[in-house]
This record gives sequence, structure tokens and C-alpha cells, in this order.
Amino acid sequence: MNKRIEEVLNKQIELEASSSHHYLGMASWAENAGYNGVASFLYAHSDEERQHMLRLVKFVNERGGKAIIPSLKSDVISFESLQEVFEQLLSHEVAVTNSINEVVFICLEEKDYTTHTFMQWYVSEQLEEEALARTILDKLKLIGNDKGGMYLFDRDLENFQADSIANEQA
Ligand code: OFO
Repeated sequence: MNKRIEEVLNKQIELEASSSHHYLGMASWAENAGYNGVASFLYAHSDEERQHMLRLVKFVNERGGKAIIPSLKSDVISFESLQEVFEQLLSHEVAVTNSINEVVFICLEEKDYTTHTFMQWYVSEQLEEEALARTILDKLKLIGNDKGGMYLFDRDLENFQADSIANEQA
């Protein structure tokens, strides 16, 4: 495997692992704060990010490169509000999108069209993830400090999770 491609894919592996780890911390915070629906949404999101990492690990190894499994620091994560959680989630996703665009750019520079095709799945995935994070943030802005609204929001996220799992299995 082209060394430059191997390097950027390993950086992407690290970023996907850090997404998974970060969302796991958010999920645990939400669970302790009593937002069980948000917690189950974030636990599932953390699992998804792990799958994104694994997909890259397997691709690198299958193509003759060496995937590097990163070690991750565990910071104590605390938030003022759900809005802060999802603002951080969105800005993290934007950073991931930028990183994926960089990988795609380097694939073209190196004329590695196989990896370029492989990365298209990540390009579409990021579109969806950013859109979802923005929709959630819009909802939270509408709810403001309304406790009843927050209760329904938490329940909606739990249902959203159940619906998306059902759709994936259909
Ligand atoms: Fe891996 O899609 Fe978000 O970060």
C-alpha cells in the first residue's frame, strides 16, 4: 500500500476511534444526568463510530498496509447542558468531515482510485451525520429550558434509536 495513503488512513482510524470514545463519554454523562433516551442514542452512535474504525482497519490490512490501533486517553467528561453535548458532537463531526475530504484529496493526488472509491462511503456517511447533529441542535434550541419539551426530546431520541435499528435490520 502507498505509504502516504497508509499514513492518512491510520490518522483516520485514530479519529474514528476518538469519535467512538468521545461519544461513549457523552453517553455515560447523559445516563448519569437522567437522559436515558439521549444516552441510548449516544451509546449506539459510539458503536457506529467503532464500526467506522474497524472498516478502515480491515481495509488497510487487506491491502497490504499495517493498521495502527490507537491508545486513547480517557478524560473525565462533563457538560453544562444537552445543547453543549450536541454542539461538541457537531463540531467533532465537522472536523471528521474535513479529515475525510483530505484523505479523498490525497487519494486523487496519489492516483489511488481504489481507496478513493472506498472512501466515498465515508463521504456520504458524514453528510448524514452532520445533518442529523444539526437537526438535533435545532430541536434543542426550540425547546430551550422547557422541561416538558426536554422530556419529550429524550423520549424521541430513544425512539429514533429504535427506529433506525429496525430500519438497518429490515
Ligand atoms: Fe465516523 O462518522 Fe462520525 O465521526
